[in-house]
Amino acid sequence: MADIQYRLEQVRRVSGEFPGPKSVELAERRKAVVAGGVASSVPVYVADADGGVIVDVDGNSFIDLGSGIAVTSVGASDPAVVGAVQEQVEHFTHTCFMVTPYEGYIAVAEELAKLTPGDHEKRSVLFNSGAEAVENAVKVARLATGRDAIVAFDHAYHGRTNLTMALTAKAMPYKTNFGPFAPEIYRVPMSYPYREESDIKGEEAAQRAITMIEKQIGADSVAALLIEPIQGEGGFIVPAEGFLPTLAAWAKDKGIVFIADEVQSGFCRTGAWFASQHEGVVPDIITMAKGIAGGLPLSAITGRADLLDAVHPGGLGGTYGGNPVACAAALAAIGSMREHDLNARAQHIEHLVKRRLEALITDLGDGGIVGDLRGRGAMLAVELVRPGTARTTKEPNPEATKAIAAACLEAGVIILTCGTYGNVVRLLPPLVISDELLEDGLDVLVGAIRAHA
Ligand code: PLZ
Repeated sequence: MADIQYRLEQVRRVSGEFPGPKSVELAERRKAVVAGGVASSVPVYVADADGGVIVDVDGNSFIDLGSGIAVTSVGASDPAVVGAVQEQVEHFTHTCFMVTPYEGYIAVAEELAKLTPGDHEKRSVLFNSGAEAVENAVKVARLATGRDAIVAFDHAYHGRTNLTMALTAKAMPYKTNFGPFAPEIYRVPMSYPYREESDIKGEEAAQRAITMIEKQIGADSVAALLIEPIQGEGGFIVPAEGFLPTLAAWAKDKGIVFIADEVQSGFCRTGAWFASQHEGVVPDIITMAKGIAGGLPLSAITGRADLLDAVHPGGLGGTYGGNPVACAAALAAIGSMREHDLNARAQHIEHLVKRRLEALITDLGDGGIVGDLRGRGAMLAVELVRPGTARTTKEPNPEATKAIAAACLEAGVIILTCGTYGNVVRLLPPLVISDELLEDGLDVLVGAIRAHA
């Protein structure tokens, strides 16, 4: 990008054999001390990262199309974030906002009140992780409504803590053998346009979920409806137009708190500050994390003042929530998003990627193994199916998905997969990636898809 200074050379440069010796050595040390339950999708260890590249300890330079799962939207070492962090750590690293408060926390809450959808009065609470934000949104909704039931959706991902595991749909690897799970969680069908049996409209898909809620739970028992406006881990599923607004309007009518989980889709990722805005949805509570602080751990809930202020003093908090260094980073990251107009940048990335992948789909004839291309802004994905089933049975093709991701990595492009069926290749580039580097990464991806089609 013309107005961004990169510290590292923005190139893809990998030697024939990686992991190199230093990464191999680290892998051995890791094996001896790090729990096997923590998996890494890439076998190299990082030495440096900047803009659109990650450089490993052996000097290989990879194109980053994952942003550490949608976190480093402003880059992994945005100078503004780095400067703000350095400045803050020289003063204090922690005091605990619940003991001796500080301005950074308030300033972040002021930004969140401005940036989140709706011009109603809002309040915010800061935490550390996305799961923690979701947990707290649920706490607030239950207390404020005096109801128990929480409705989540098919393909949802909300985290790995006990409550958020219960809210997450996929068993393996997230839930299997980790139960028992928190009670009073109900799951209803999502709008998943590519996999609908018929050409069902968004409003109809919403009504399908609403009917299930009314018949099986009873609207009066529901504290909250929790939904990712664009689903992340579940497969970058963009619901049909009308689905979200219909659900939000029904929830409002029934006194149900509408919680938008924008942990993955927030902060310019989809070409808007929040994905809810694409259809003019104003959530009662919104959960945020990932992109919010340029790589430092910070999460937040922002919502209607009457809901948040219903909680008794001391009812919400945590030792590290709204850590001053993370707050400084968030203020700087938000500043960079504004300064570089990263919403426009995400829209530009969408245009660029879709043009390449649409051409590929046409070329492969009836889609080949590409069943669906979807997403918004720089949150884009292709769903892969078995050859010739793209328009018919749509049989998931997790093997090709894995092979394509592996081929990309082999060529020096870090690409993530997702999806209930493990058959989705997703693109989450840092929004500051240069056009040249992104095009180079797309060349590799398109080549890999062709090779497996
Ligand atoms: N809500 C919508 O996407 C995190 C998790 C990857 P934490 N997604 C990446 C993994 O395998 O753990 C996520 C999300 C949505 C909540 C979360 C949870 O955020 O910061 O990982 O707790």
